[in-house]
Amino acid sequence: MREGHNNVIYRADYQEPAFWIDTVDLCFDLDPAKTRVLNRMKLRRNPDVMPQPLRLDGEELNLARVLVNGQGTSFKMENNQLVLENLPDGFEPFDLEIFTTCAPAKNTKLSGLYVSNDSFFTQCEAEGFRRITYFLDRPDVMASYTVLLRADKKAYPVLLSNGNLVEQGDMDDGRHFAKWVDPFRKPSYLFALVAGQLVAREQRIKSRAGNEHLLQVYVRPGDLDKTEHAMNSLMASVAWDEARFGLTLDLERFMIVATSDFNMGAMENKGLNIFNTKYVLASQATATDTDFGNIESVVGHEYFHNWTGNRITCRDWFQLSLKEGLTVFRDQEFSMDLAGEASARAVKRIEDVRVLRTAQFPEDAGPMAHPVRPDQYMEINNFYTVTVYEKGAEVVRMMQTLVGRDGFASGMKLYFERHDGHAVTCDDFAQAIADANPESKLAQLLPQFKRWYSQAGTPRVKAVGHYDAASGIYNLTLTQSCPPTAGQEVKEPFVIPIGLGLLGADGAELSHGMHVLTEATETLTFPGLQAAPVPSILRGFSAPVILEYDYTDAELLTLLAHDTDPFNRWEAGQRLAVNRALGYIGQDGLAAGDIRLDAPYIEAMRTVLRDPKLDAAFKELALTLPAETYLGEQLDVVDPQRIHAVREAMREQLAGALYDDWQWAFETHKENGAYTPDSVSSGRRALTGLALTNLCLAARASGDAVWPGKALQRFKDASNMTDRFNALAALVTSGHELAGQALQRFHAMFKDEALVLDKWFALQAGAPDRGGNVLPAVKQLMKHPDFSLRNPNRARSVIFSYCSANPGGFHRHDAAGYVFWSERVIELDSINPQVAARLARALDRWKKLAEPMRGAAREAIARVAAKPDLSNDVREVVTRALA
Ligand code: 0A1
Ligand code: ZN
Repeated sequence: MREGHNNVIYRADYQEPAFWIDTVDLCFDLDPAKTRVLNRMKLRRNPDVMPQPLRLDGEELNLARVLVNGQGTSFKMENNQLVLENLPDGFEPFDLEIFTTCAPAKNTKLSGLYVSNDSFFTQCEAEGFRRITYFLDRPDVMASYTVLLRADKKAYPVLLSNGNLVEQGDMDDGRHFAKWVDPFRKPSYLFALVAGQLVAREQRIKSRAGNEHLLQVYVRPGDLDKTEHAMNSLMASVAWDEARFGLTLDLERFMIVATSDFNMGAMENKGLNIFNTKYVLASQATATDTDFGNIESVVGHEYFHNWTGNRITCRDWFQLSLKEGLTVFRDQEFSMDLAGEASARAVKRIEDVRVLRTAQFPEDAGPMAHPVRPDQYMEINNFYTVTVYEKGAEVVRMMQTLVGRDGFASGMKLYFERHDGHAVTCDDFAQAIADANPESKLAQLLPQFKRWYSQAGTPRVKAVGHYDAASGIYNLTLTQSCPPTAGQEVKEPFVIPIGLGLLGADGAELSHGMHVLTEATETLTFPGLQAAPVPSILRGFSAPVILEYDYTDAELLTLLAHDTDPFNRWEAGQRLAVNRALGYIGQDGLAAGDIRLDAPYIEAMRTVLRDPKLDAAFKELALTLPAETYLGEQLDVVDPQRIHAVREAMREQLAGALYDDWQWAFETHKENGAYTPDSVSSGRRALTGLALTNLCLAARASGDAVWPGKALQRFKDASNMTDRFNALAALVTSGHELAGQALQRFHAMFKDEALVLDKWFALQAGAPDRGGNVLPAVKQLMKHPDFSLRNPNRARSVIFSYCSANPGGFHRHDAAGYVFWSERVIELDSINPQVAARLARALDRWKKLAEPMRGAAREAIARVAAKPDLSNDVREVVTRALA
């Protein structure tokens, strides 16, 4: 792909590579200061492309030797590419040998080959392989890899790479070697190696098909007792993919390795997944229920990539959602299937939608808005986004909705029949699902449906109901629109599946179905109704859209009490809260202390909390107020401090008004027997935690010390991290003076547990702001001996928890939060541009801010942009923000 103006790369410029690489034979002499890499490849010209020089990507490499068919050759360097012009004519394969060195110990970007805790790891997606050797570092070049690793045996007893171990042995100088052969062709981004002092939990399994496999989870020696859940999740993943999609494990050996220095969550390298420790290590003493759930879904996600991503990969990086949207969809379905009953599935769905609406909707409305399949980028690492992942998963989910669950499974089968072993596009995927279901709405509407891939922005669906008493006819008019986004002024209508139900005023369901909206406006007619129904629209959140309907409180109360669709039941409660919050925020002169929640709302919340038929997990979601960022998205001009104050005031009122009920909820859910992270008992713990926080908040208002005392006791006595952390959070959130000693004790208890310390830092940096107290606390935390900017998890736990997850504390009227942000972005950029660019996005929505924040934010972004030697990563984010 050609680089255009300003380093921008365009999807429309895609061309096949001028050469193919058939085999790669790599030999590593691993040394932290200077690792030597001998790369011997077999290449041939691509007959479908005009003859041109070979341009190999390389970054921060020291080149020692280049041989073509064993002979020295001329070459030149042109902006990070090694260019070879004098290559054999014709289409016969030729040998290319390249010898380079690199410095893994100095690699703070954590892309390519790097050192963490004295072990070697690699991260090659998206473009890290070029930091290991010169290569055609693009996903459509798929080769067979043989890898020989050599290293000091004492320091690096374990030597791993992709595929099968075919040979190992000692060398005479205290070093040893291991040779790995990957039986599958793969793109370079799936290459991996690991070397270090690691130990493995092992499990032998037999697939349904009768094949034997060895599963391994590698960690540092002290962490072996925290690998059981990851291994169980891996076994469940293998079984699930066989049962649901008929996809079996294609390798004799499947390895997961954990590292504490990692830019993202985990990486699906063929047969050798590398994980952030956060998504591997768990014990009841150190991990919360949320951690256990995340491990299950990330282990599943990476495992599922083995088919969706590795066996069939992306033609180019614009197709990233081909593997990511589909694999997120698969991991969501996996977690839902494991959760069990319909109500537990609904809880998972609500949690997923919450992520989409609080993170993806803002992205889609901000300066980084892009289609699920982007058209251009400066730095591909900036496009591992909630749009590509989560919205991409919603697009796949809509396909399943349109063809049915069985139809979708047939579509997947056809997709693998057609494309196994190839690098393909989002179009190829959609075509396969449609072709396997020729009678479906998807097949009939495919070109229009694919607008979900090409048009950015969150569509809005406005619904207006009209009931005519004389005829008994109810008309529901649905109108769709989509706001303009950069480069896309006018949007064409989408295909929007809309789950629908009609309820009588008594809550009885009168009808239900799925309507597929394709026109800009359509009117649905429901005859034979005795009275105006209450519409339940977009059930199950059947499409990633914003639904606008002027619900009355009475309608919402009916839905909250009676809807058969649990998602819309929850949604009704959220709408009641949003309407109230927006009302208070908009009332000029209304002080937070004057906010009085109305009795019907409070009673409705009480009814949900006390309902014997509802799950604790659902109650916890329903009784939690909408997030501050979600409220902010409903407004044109945002004062985050005002939103924070209003939401806090509402929270305190709910705490006080339902005091007896919270007490009841706490007492009846607090005992759960032996710890297991299943959905029922984790739901009970979540509700207990919410109850405790509310009881401490209410106590704060009344000055009563009983509940803070109980929280401290529970914190001390807890037998698992979920209960312990929830108790600690209750004290910190309510700002009680006991929080200080609890925090100290917590740190002393877990000073050797890095992932627990991350929680300790994050809790303080994300605490509700009281009079501007969080920023000084954050600055203090950065001076703590356990703080490090180089470790991404730790940097995120302090800096991101403040800048991206604490709007009330961050958006200060004195701009000190933004000054802090700009300093950290610049500081991080020289260490790790990927992490810096993520932080840079904390001010994405600056244009919506009220003054004086808006001007101050713009200035802070401009300050970052003015720095001359910024990475491409940060440059792209700040340039788009200022555009
Ligand atoms: N493909 C991985 C995510 C990932 C992406 C980029 C990385 O480094 C820049 C690392 C991991 C996944 O979806 O899990
Ligand atoms: Zn992924």
